Amino acid sequence: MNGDLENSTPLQSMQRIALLGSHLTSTRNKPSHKMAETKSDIHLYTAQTPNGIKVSMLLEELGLPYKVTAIEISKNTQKEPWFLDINPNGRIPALTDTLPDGSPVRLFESGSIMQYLVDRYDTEHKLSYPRGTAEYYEVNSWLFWQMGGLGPMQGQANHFARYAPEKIQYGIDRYQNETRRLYRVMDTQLSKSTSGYLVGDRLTIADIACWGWVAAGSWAGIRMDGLDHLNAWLDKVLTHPGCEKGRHVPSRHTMLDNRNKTEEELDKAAQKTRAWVQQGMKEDAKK
Ligand SMILES: N[C@@H](CCC(=O)N[C@@H](CS)C(=O)NCC(=O)O)C(=O)O
Repeated sequence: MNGDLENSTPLQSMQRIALLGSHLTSTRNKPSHKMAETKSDIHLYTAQTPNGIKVSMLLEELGLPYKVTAIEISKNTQKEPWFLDINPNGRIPALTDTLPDGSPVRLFESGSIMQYLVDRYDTEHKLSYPRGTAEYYEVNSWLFWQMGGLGPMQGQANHFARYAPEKIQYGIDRYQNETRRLYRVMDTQLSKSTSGYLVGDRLTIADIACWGWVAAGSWAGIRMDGLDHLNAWLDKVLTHPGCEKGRHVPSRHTMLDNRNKTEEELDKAAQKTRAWVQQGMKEDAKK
């Protein structure tokens, strides 16, 4: 990857972000009048998850240099004050950069980060369409569909199928069936596409946003049979070298391997995360 895994301590990061915080306050009302430029100072804070790899896949596809700090979500690094200064919601991914006028910018929510990166750096529209075109708005629709539907529904399927302390069949069925419905929506869209991508003639941030989730379908217990266009698309996205490389940031992507595992093996693999999820829920409930 272009991105070097940073060994910065939370203290160093805290100092950097404290500076960012004060600068954000002082420059908040000063718009930049300069045109987008390619010089970047990108720092990605991420973990090996479907939302995290969206950003590294995009950064690699765009060929942008970036620094990476791996966030250990099982140790709750994302809840530390220095990180909350970058993402007040305490979740990965998050990203910082310097705007053309020299002011720092922080980004959180993977969809917002992706929009920022193509707005600013994809000036040749390799992975996006010019603002104002029908394709631009279609990409936006699929991006919002992923952020508001596919991600949250599959996240809940993960929760009930893997992390809940007891098997509540109603919750498992509700979220697995809804996620499978969303997969069918994607499969139908792809069946009508001559390019094999969600929008128009090229890979876009809509495809990249969805990829990590669909690749993790088996983990959520979603049946992948009968979704021929979707399964072909899963492979097609990986023919892009940046996507293939970026999915392994900050560590190896293993979700596709789950397709060959039994339910017992998947359940065993979830044990450690289940304990962390349960602990986090107990602590949040006390606050
Ligand atoms: N809508 C957010 C979701 C971010 C999110 O839920 N991230 C998860 C990993 S995929 C996380 O940081 N979890 C840690 C926690 O819940 O404390 C986005 O797309 O960026």
